This record gives sequence, C-alpha cells and structure tokens, in this order.
Amino acid sequence: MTTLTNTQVLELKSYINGKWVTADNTVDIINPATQQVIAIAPRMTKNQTEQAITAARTAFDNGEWAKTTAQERAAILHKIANKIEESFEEFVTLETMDNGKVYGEAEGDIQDTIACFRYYAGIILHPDGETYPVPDDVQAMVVKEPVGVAGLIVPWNFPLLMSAWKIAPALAAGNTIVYKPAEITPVTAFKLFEIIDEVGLPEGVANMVLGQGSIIGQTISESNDVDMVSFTGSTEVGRGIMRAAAGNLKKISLELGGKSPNIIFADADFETAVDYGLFGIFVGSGQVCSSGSRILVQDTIYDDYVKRYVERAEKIKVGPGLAKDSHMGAIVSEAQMNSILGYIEKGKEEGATLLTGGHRLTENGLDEGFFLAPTVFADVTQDMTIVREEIFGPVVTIQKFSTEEEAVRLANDTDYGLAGAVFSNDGAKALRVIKQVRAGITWVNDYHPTYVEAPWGGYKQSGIGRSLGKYSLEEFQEVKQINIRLNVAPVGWFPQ
Ligand code: TAP
Repeated sequence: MTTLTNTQVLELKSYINGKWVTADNTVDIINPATQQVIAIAPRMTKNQTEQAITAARTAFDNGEWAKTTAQERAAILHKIANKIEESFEEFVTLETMDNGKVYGEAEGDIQDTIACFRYYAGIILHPDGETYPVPDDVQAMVVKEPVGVAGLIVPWNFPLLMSAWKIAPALAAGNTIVYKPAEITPVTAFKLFEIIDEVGLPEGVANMVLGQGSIIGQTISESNDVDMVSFTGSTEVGRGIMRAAAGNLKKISLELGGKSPNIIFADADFETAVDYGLFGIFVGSGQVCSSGSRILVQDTIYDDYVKRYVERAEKIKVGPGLAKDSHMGAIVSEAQMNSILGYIEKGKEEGATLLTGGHRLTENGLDEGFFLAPTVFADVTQDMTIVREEIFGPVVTIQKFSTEEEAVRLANDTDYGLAGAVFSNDGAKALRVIKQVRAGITWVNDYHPTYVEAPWGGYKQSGIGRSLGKYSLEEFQEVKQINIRLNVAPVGWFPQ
C-alpha cells in the first residue's frame, strides 16, 4: 500500500471498472488540525459517475458476482478485514489526519471497521431461507437475492466506518456498488480501495467515485440503472435523495441527523451521569449523529449537575488528534466550524445562557487548525434554534425537568428520533422511560457504544431503514417467494 509521510501528499484516484481513474479537476484535502494539504483528490464528472454506474450494472447483470457462493464472498470480506488489520496504524493515522478526530477515537473506528467486514463475512453463511406449509400440494419457499446495483453515499464524520457499514453488507449480499465518500475525507476510502483492488473482485463489482455530492451523489440517486441508494448524512440531503429516487422507485435507506435527549434522573449515579453527559456530546467534537446534544436533568440535582458538568467540561484538553494528550480533536472543516459558531451566536441572541466555551481556540498553535471550546448552554427553551436544530459540533444544552412525564415530553419534542439515553438507578423507571423515547438507538446508564450485531437507525426525520446486524443485510436483499407444485398436473380451471 502507498504510505504517507509527514511531507508527502497522497495523490488519490477513483476506482471504476477495476481501474484507477483521475479527473481534470482536483481538490486539496487538508488536515483540519493544521490546514496542511495531505492529499489531492480528483473531482469526477457526471459522465465519469455514469461510467461507474454502467460498470456496476454490467457486472451485476452478467451474474458473475451475484452467483458467487456465500463462502466465496465471505472469503473476500475476510481478506479485506485482514489487510486493514495489517495496516491498522496507517489507517488510524490517516483517519486522524483527514477528519481531525483524536487518535484513540480513530483506533476505535478502524477496529469497528474490521469487525464489520468480519461480521458480514460470518452472517452471510447463516441459513437465510424459509419454507411454508401452504395448501394445494405446493411447497412454498422464500429466498433472498441481491438488490442489484447499490449506490452508497457516506458522510465525513466516520469516513471509513460509515463506508464499512455499507460496503460490507452490500458485497456480502452479492450486490455491485458505486460508492461515494464525502469529498473532504476520502483518504481512508482510497486506502480501502487499494485493498479492494488486491483481493480479486471481478471488474465493475466495486467502484469508488471521488468528488462532490451535488454531482456524483445526485447522479447516483437519479440513475435508472441504480436499484438502491444507501445514504448517511444530513436530513436535508436525505430528502433530496428521496425525491431523486422516485424516478425508478429505487429502494432507499437513509441514516440522517439527530437531536438526541440524555435524561438524567435525581437517583442516577451522579458522577457516572456527569461523565456520560460529557462523553455523549464531546466525543468526536459533537460531530456524531447520535450525540446526546440535549441533556435533561431532574430539578432537584440540576444546579449541582450543571456546576460539576461545567467544571469537567473546562478540563477537556482540545488539540490535534495526533497529540496523545488531546481529549477532543479538530472540527472537520472551516465551513463546519463557522456553522457551529453561527449556532452559538444564535443561542446567545435568543437568550440562552452560555456557561462555558462558545469560541474558537487559537492559543498554543491551535490557530493553525479549526478548534472549538466545549460549549455549554443553560436556560434554554424548546423553541430556541439550539434546542431544535442539529448543530453537529461540541455544543450542548442542559434543561431542567421535574416529573417523569415532563422528561418524556421534552425528550420527544423534536423532529428527530435517532438516539436517546436515561440515567437512573431505578431499573423499572429507566426501562419505562426509555421505552417511551421515540428513537431507534437508546441506552440506559450508558451512552454511545455501538455493536455491529444490533440495528442502527432512526425514527421520524432521522431516517428510513437500519444499518448493521441482520437488518442491514436484509436491506441489501430482495425477498423472493418460489412456489413449487409437487403434483405436476393441469390447473383445470378453463374447459379443455
Ligand atoms: P451531507 O452534507 O448530507 O453529506 C453526506 C454525503 O452526501 C456526502 O458524501 C455528500 O457529498 C453527499 N451529498 C451532498 N449533496 C448531495 C446530493 N445532492 N445528492 C447526493 N449526495 C449528496 O452530510 P455531512 O455534512 O457529510 O454529514 C453530517 C450529517 O450527517 C449530519 O446531519 C449527521 O447527523 C448525519 N449523519 C448521520 C449518521 C447516521 S448513522 N444517522 C451518521 C453520520 C452522519 P460531499 O462530498 O459533497 O459532502
């Protein structure tokens, strides 16, 4: 594999029909912690995207890949996992440099990526058919088949992991793919495709098109040759994909934004609830779709909770991801940083109390990158923009509630329904409340852990469908019934 040294700039390419391809236009990929150029990526055109779609269509229609056995596909996924593992540190370093997250977070991402490829290599070998004891001397059975050409569109916050969540189940199920990573974080995607190039997939099965969503993502979403789009990103772009997909009624899977509640009852273990309150929002600098961005605290402990929370938030060391003592890394881009700062200004204008943070960090060399202080707002109301909209940054609101009913009402008063958590030492209450939270990913006395075995996705405007587990495999499969008559004879309905 190509490796990156401190002074080297990687030249990325797209991968179409088994060949490396470049484009006339390119874009610099920068490390958001330093603004150094780490790679140059091609900006592929609509025409090149269509070539990738045609390659995937042809590779699917010729049947070579779809007809491989599950064992053959599993072997390829294992090879991919093994090769990522062999280059583990390189992947971690590149993800840290490309996204801005801290090294320890990137380590977790790459471990989860490897686990994801291995999981789908395993689950594809499980029995997946059904038979039914139907009348009429017929044997009815159900088989699963690949959907066809799958378009996979991925965001920048977990560049490789979000890619694995789609690529592994899509290939395991026997689909061909046209994959587009986020334009600003393509480096580990390129590395992954260096591996994919080595493991012996037939030409056209896996295609990667680098560049802009408005061109490549839009072309994939609109194409009549694409059978399915699996998208992770913003709710706004998700809506556009849904509209674009209407042309050929392609199947869609949308993993979108969130504004998730983290409910802290007075009977919770206090320090644990403070700790996870911080972890829920500040890990990934808050650029995590499931972030616990709205902390709801019971009134009897509210003042103590807020005091301790702010004290702890101020101890978070913000710095470059590669520095081993950084707890929270850079914001992915200047545009994202400015968007977050805009929300912070809006919060102040609308009357929320800023308890800490709220500004860019520029001391000790941090002015070279895009760093924000952990930001905490109190005295917020439900109608405020910072309570309603996804900020996607290190900004949290802390609200007060008195009763269980009020906690549930505030938790559910959002257009989103991605995640949520409850902290309480009363097991029955915790379960009662979490069952009422209208969200797809929930925790009790915990926040954020994600397991490849379990489904990931949202209610309401947080999306349609589920990633991970058997659910994701099923999304990349069609279901077919086959009815076999056991006594072969005419039906006898019409006269002879
Ligand atoms: P988006 O702006 O929505 O971008 C996501 C992907 O869609 C990128 O690859 C982007 O391309 C592409 N895209 C942009 N315009 C498109 C179009 N018209 N048609 C098709 N694709 C298009 O989101 P983001 O800023 O990367 O990520 C942040 C958002 O993602 C947040 O709202 C967050 O909650 C959500 N998110 C959700 C989850 C889950 S699991 N629910 C996970 C991670 C992130 P570019 O390269 O041009 O940007």
